[in-house]
Parts: sequence; C-alpha cells; structure tokens
Amino acid sequence: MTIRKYILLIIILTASCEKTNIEKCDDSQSLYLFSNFPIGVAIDMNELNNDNQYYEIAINQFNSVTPENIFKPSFLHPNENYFDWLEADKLVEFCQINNKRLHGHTLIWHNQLPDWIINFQGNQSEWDLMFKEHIQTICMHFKGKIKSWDVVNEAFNDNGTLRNTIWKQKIGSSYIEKAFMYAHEADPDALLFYNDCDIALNETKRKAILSLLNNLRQRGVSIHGIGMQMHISIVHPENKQIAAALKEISDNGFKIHLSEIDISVNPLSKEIEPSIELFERQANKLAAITLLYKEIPSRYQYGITFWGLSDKNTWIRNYFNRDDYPLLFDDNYDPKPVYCKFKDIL
Ligand code: 9MR
Repeated sequence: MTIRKYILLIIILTASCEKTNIEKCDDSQSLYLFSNFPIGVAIDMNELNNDNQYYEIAINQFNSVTPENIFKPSFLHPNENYFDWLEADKLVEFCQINNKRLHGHTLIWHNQLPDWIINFQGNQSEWDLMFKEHIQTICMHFKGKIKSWDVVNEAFNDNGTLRNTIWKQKIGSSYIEKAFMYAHEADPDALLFYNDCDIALNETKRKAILSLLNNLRQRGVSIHGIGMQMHISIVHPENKQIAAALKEISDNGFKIHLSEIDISVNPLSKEIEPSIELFERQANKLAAITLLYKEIPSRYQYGITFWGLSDKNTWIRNYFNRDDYPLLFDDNYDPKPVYCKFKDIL
C-alpha cells in the first residue's frame, strides 16, 4: 500500500468512527451565558450538600434554582407549630452567594403534605386560617430572598374540572384565589405562578386553567405567570401542541416558566440501551421547544428550568422504575447531545 492510500484509509476510518461515537461537547462555558432568559435547575439538597461535582455544575451552568423538594409543606412545615428553615435557608444562602435566582416550589399542593395537615380537625374558617398562616409565614420568611413562587400546583384534573384536593374539600373552590391573595399580601414583590403538568398536551385542561386565572385576574388577584411543567418525552406532546400552548398563554398576558423540563427517551418503560439515535431525538425535541420559546415576547419568558441536574438525579427512574435518561448531563456528569444542541440553539 502506498503512503497516500494508507493516509486515505486512516482518514476514512477516523470519519466512520466519529459517526458512531457520542460526541462529547464543550461545557466549559456556562449555559446561561448563551441565553436571554434564565436557565434553571431543580436542586436536590442532599446532592448539593454532598457531591462536589453536582455543586460545581449547579453553580457553573445555571442561573436560576428551584428546590426540588425542600420547600414543600412536609419539609418546611412538619408540625403545626414548627417550621424547619434549616435546609431551605442554606439554599437561600447558596443562591445569594452565587447570584442565582430562587423560585419557590410550592406553597399549596395535594402531595407531600405533613400528617398534621392531613389530620387537621376544624371547620371551614379554621382550615382557612391554618391555610393562610401556612402560606403567609413561609412567604414572609423568604420575603426579599425569593423572586417568585409556585403558589398552587396541579389543581386541575385532565378533564378540566378542579381536582378534589383536601384544600378544595375543606376550604372550597375559592382556595386557589385565596392562596394567591394571601401570598401577595405577605410578599407583594414576589411574582406568583400557577404550575401544572400536561398544559401543552391537554388543551381542555389548559383552557380551564386560563379561564380560571383570567377570571381571578379580572377581579384584581395578582397572578403573574403559568408554570408549564413539561415532563415530556421524545414523542409527546407534538411541537405544534407546544407552540399552541405558548402562544395561547402569552396572548393571555401571562409569563411562562417551562418549570420542570425533562425529556424521557423511554416513555413506554421498555428495556432500552441509551443510543445515539435516542439522544439525537431528545436533543432535537429540546431544540424545537427552545426555538418556540424564543418566539414569545421576552417579557413573558420567565425561563427554562430542568427538573434535575443529571440523569442519575432524575425522579423518573424511581417513580416509574425504569431506565431513562431525561436530562442534560449523563450519569457521570458529562454533557449529552441534548446539552450541546441546547447551547447552540439558545
Ligand atoms: O422530583 C420530586 C420527587 O423527588 C418527589 O419524590 C415527588 C413527590 O411527589 O415530587 C417530585 O417533583 C414533582 C413536582 O414537585 C411537581 N410536579 C411533578 C414533579 C415530579 O413528580
């Protein structure tokens, strides 16, 4: 073989190898520096406290933080007359020192409630008082330190009716309106969000949410935005459904926080191996969403928040008991194709 032929063969072999390897991309620069809106991550306090790599990526890549669990009632308000601020205040300090926006999640939800609330005995006005004190004690504690709150989370059923939560049963349907009023009274500077899942996928639910929030706003209740959770997959919802939701919500004058993004590559819970093809589809999905999000007026872009930092931190694996790889970084904290493409599109 002549030297020329040998060199040609090496070039061809190298090129074909590159095709089959997952390209590792450069994550030496912060994602948020490429973006005109905040890029957030849901923080697991155990990881932040104990894992240096996690801590470094959280600081380096993101400029907005949502506590994944520690601001929920069972953590912050474990007993009727006791609030546990310790871990939450650590996160506040982390955000202050590192200049991160802090988004509170969540004041009122039907999950992760402490037993004392579930077992609370009282008439409607006693429930209302307890509810008000819960919301206002938390809002006042974090006043000036938190930019925004998910005030009410997941209050609607898929068919557009109100979910029959303990709050609705004990206080009545007006609990949503009251939650926003109490939060605003306690911290008038905080931006207040309603947060829910399947807002893009389910038009009926979206219309019901918008109808309620518009009605409350017409009556003077402060509601600034809607959190579209976006626990989605490489298949659903379709991009046109996401486009319709973004348009409709921003046309109605609400800020939009893509508040809990993860993109499942295994929505049918099969035995799978992570493959280049799946990761490219995931990257394309996030790229499409990002392009659509960039089209809404900037005053409505509250930011894009990922529901976890790396694939090993995702709630999905435990919850559905399946293999999945829904986030920007892999199990070794290396950036995935979805990270690279996201950065390019931002
Ligand atoms: O990611 C959270 C997980 O660690 C908790 O076990 C779970 C409890 O229900 O809540 C998860 O976060 C949820 C969020 O607070 C609201 N939207 C759905 C999220 C995923 O379940």
